Amino acid sequence: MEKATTILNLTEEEFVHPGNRACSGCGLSIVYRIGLKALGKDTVLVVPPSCLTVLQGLYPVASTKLPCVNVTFASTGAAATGVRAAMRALKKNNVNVVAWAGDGGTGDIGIQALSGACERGEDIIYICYDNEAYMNTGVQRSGTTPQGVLTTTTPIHGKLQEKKDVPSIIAAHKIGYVATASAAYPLDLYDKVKKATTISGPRYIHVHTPCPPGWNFDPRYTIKVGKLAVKTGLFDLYEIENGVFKLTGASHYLLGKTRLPVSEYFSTQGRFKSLDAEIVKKVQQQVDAKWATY
Ligand SMILES: Cc1ncc(C[n+]2csc(CCOP(=O)(O)OP(=O)(O)O)c2C)c(N)n1
Ligand code: SF4
Ligand SMILES: [Mg+2]
Repeated sequence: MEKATTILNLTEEEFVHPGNRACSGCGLSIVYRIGLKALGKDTVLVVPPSCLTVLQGLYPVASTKLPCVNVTFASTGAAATGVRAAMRALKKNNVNVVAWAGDGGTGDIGIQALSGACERGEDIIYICYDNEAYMNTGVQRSGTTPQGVLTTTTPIHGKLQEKKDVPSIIAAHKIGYVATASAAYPLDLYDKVKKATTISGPRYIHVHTPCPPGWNFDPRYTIKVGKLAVKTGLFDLYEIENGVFKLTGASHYLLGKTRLPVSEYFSTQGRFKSLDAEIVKKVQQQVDAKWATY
């Protein structure tokens, strides 16, 4: 078994300059900083429109020390495929080609190019940070917005449909590595990104990423909110390696223990304030049923 990274042996090398355009308390800032530490300097990023492009800065200012190709929304998986081909032609096979996109850019608009890249077995890492809406353009609902959430396009009763399970869709492509992670558990995220760099072929990591303005909570509670999603069993940390599923970190720890009620998570965020009791009950039942299978 690999040794887990701790705060004592986490690399001090940084690839994000201090100070960037993300909101205070942004979960993506944590995910990006930690993810780049794990990827290291031999990395090319491929990024579609999203809060990440804002965080990275507008030319001639940049917050990232690594090369990045900004691409169209729908093309991320295809563009990463092209960058890998270019690296191969240049005989730079040690370079990590990393597509890094939001949940809207991944599960909705970019899913065909991502699916194609997975099916072809392209040698790329794809990281999706899931802040559960189209945040950059003002909090519109996406496929991965949970049911009942208030957004600017679901302003009164909240989103009617349930959250799309994107990591399961990608896992159905039978690629070698699929993992989930959370901004609230950065060392678990670090180890998963690091592991992804040691595997070839398509690798996919889906990261639950709290967003204070979009989820309507005080920026000081980003970690608390992220941890509650895991401790209630709503968002699970896991890996699927060569088809074998295993819970990791804080989710593995929950096995056989009493989870917090999902209502505790919902009560921390204004986006859930119109959630009716029936939906809360249904979600609790769904979470209990899922955990009964673990
Ligand atoms: C084809 C196209 N449609 C719409 C937009 C406008 N747009 C830019 S960023 C964005 C939201 C992206 O949402 P997501 O991928 O979830 O990332 P987030 O902003 O939440 O970080 C949208 C709709 C665009 N740039 N291109
Ligand atoms: S809107 Fe949310 S995801 Fe975007 S920069 Fe602000 S906190 Fe981060
Ligand atoms: Mg988003």
